Amino acid sequence: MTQPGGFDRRLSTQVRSRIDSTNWTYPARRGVFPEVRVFGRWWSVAWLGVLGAIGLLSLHIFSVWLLEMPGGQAFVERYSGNPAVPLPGVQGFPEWLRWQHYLNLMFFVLIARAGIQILADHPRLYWNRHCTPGSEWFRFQIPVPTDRDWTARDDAVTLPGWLGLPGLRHSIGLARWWHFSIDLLWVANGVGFIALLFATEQWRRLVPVSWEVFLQAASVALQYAALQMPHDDGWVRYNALQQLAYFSVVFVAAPLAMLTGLAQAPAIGNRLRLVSKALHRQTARSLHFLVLAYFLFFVMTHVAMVFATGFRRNLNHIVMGTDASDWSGFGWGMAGLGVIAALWAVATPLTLRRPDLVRRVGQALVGRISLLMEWWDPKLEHAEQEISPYFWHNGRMPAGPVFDAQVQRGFAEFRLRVFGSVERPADLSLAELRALGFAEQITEHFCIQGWTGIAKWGGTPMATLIAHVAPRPGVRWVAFYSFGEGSDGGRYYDVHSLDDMQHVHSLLAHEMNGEPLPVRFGAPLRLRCENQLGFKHVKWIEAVEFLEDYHQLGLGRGGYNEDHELFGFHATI
Ligand SMILES: Nc1nc2c(c(=O)[nH]1)N[C@H]1C(S)=C(S)[C@@H](COP(=O)(O)O)O[C@H]1N2
Ligand SMILES: [Mo]
Repeated sequence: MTQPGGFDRRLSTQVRSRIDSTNWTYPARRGVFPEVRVFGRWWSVAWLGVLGAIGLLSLHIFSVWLLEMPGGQAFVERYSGNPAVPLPGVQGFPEWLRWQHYLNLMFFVLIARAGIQILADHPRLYWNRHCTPGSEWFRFQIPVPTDRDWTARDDAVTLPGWLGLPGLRHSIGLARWWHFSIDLLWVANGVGFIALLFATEQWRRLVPVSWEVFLQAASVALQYAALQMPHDDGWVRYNALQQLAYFSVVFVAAPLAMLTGLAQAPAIGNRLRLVSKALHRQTARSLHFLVLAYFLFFVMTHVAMVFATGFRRNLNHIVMGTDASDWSGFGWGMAGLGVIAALWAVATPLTLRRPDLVRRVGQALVGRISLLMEWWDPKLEHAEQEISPYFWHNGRMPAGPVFDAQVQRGFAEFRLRVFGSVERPADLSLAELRALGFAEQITEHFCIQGWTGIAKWGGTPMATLIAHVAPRPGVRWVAFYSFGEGSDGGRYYDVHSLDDMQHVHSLLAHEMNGEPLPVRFGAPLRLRCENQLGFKHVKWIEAVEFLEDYHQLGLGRGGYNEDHELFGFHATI
């Protein structure tokens, strides 16, 4: 429908109520087996298995030898492996602890699967914030091709549906709803767990109170490695190695997972210099992944040890809360694992059958938190020498004779159309826009897929444009319409709050790194809005509309990716 101002929005209203792999916008494309770069060369992580096996075997031989030496014997006699302090009053496993232990596993499984899915959207990890191709230390994708246009979306890989949640290539919108919603439940469970540990005496099991724990743990490790199981009584207390392992999982790894997760948010990274300096998104993302690796390693060894050290009693402890040696703990434990396995099996099919349900539940759980983060004006700027040598790009270029002709003539005839609920609608050339006001900023870009890059942007501050057109009272939203289409057809667009557009760094950019904005990066105009993820920075802007309400646009969710890829509207995390 043509607007009073003569602008045809051409937004797609095509609803996809369910997804199957044949109608998903991004056809399947496999990555490669994970690789790690060490000494400038890429090694398959399969070598880790070989190395691990050799390491374990050597450790075993060494420990057997050491325990036969007089010194080794004396060490193990002196440090038997138990924490020094007796544990008065702590015995057995109360019901809350057993349930929280179980829920923790249930949540972890879903969080890990959705997390791996998010990783697969940019299947590379870096220690530098520029994400320069070739500088990654981990990848499960081929080197970035240089012989063709390769967008960040081209880089995403498909995962098997049983592993990734939901597995499809570039299904990060759905994966994020799972990851963040279950995170909330997991954090609530963990906070409750820690509170109850300290409200009772149970913390004494987990928290070492003497440095001797390291010597005691070394003794346990030695005995385990020599396959001489120490005499333990987990009903009364953990041995020192267990204590350290459980302590590290609860009090180190879990908080680190939270911290490195939050540090990846644009609203935080572009606001807090401390986070941006010490824990920028790529460090945070790499550490977040290493924490996952640690959790997985822990779960595997933990389960192996439960079985190696008397599984019937161990399972009675943690499932039934009894110190018996009958089969009930094993039976109920397997039933509990069966429930988790069933949840595992239905998570992907459910997500594909009811994508909008996943989005709505996620929105209800975490929507408010991402909205809260819009309070902050992201003011952080970087120095010239921090500008990234390579900047990833994304999005489908506008096609067609009208746009091509504009490019040919250097956008000399381009007019930005500003309309909607304003006192003074405008049609502005690039020169007129520039005359309204010009600002430059060196900021970091955060794509939802995981990569970042720093660039200098020059253009007209949105606040200046807003003052120029004078929105009517009641205007709360600003929509940006691209010349280009989205991946599924229909015009690419996105909506921002008027408040966000008043931030110092909300900019209609027509320069990048001191040069006219290249077409690939959004010429004639692209938006910068630094507390939001990259997909909200509309490129190739043709028109801007001021609105009281945006629900009449497209599918009513406030943007192309919100409508078609189930992304959240408040993209601050
Ligand atoms: N018109 C349009 N604008 C778009 C997109 C798109 O697909 N179409 N992709 C967005 C996404 S997902 C990102 S991360 C940034 C990428 O900006 P860059 O190509 O300059 O790095 O552009 C955003 N703007
Ligand atoms: Mo993006």
